[in-house]
Amino acid sequence: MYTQSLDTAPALKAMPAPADAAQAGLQTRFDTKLDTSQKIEPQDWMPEAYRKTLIRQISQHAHSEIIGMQPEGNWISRAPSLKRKAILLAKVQDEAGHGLYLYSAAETLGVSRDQLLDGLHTGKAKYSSIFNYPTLTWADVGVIGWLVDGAAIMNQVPICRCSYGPYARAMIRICKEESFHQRQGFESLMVQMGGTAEQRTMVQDAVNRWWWPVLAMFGPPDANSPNTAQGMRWGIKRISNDELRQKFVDATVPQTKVLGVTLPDPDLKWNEDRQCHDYGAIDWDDFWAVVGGNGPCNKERLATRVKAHEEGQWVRDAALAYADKQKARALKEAA
Ligand code: BYC
Repeated sequence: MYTQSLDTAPALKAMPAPADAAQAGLQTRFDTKLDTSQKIEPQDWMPEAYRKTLIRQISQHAHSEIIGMQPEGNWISRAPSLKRKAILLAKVQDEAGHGLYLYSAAETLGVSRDQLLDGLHTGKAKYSSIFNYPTLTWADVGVIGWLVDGAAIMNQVPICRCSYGPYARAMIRICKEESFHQRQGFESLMVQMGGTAEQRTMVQDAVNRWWWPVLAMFGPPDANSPNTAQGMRWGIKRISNDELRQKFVDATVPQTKVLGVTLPDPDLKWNEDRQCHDYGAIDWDDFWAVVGGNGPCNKERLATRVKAHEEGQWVRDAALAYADKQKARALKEAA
């Protein structure tokens, strides 16, 4: 269901040709690579706008992984069993790992880790809207795995074929891990749905609260998405926001039947002509308020991250001091 067969091949078009002939040659080589599905690598020439777009997207993606540790992280100490605690710990650690691969991929574009982190900590850089909603009960942790990671896989599998090599390669491992995250969420919810009436109510309540923010997570409608057209021409983005959202709805509806939950959308129904589901209107005002910093948890998420960074200064200092010591020892031994 969540596979690379979702991928499509949009027509790739060149940027306007650069002024001088040498640059034009570089542009032609870049275009040829895109047209023949070869990867662009860090040492290759690339248009400045392509580089900036990648830095924007990859860094926002990295920030989302790092901020995304918080909503679930605050349930580690309250997980209902040792097994669930071990699974949740592993999942949250995976998200940290994803953030680190992605920061490394962004660094290959000539931006430093400090610059990237500064963008997050000062609120200049975006991260996914979805992580600004609270996790009120244990069922929220299962729903995040099932729906948020499910949406993440839908969005991220096509990025495994992104034109920029380091990003595409990082995404392969990330998607494998996200797939485990999605399944553990679904399995946790299955167990809760087999429990008491109170547990079933708790799961349904969590589904009701997360469904609409998850649909909005795919980004604005294509008609209001300023970056999609160029992102697709460059082979960074392979499938549009609306197409991915539709695929996600169609994949999720049968899963609700297995789980025994309903989706909070009276307009959700199968459309025989379109061979997919119709669904109700998304509240885009709410989405833009959250993206603009005014969601239920934006301030708390950012403050927690900045505090963790400041409190981790001694770890970075110690690691640098140790690296310097190792280097000095190696030089002494070589002398
Ligand atoms: N939240 O023209 P558009 C995860 C912004 S990690 C906030 O469509 P684009 C997980 C967008 O940035 C999930 N902002 O943009 C982690 C743009 O603003 P700027 C993160 C959003 O780039 C831990 C403006 O709206 N996934 O799942 O073509 C635990 C116009 O949008 C959002 C990624 O980052 C949003 N939801 O498409 C569990 C994947 N949506 O930058 C799970 C990689 C849009 O021009 N990123 N905006 O100021 C992408 O695929 C694309 O960047 C997006 C947006 C689909 C997100």
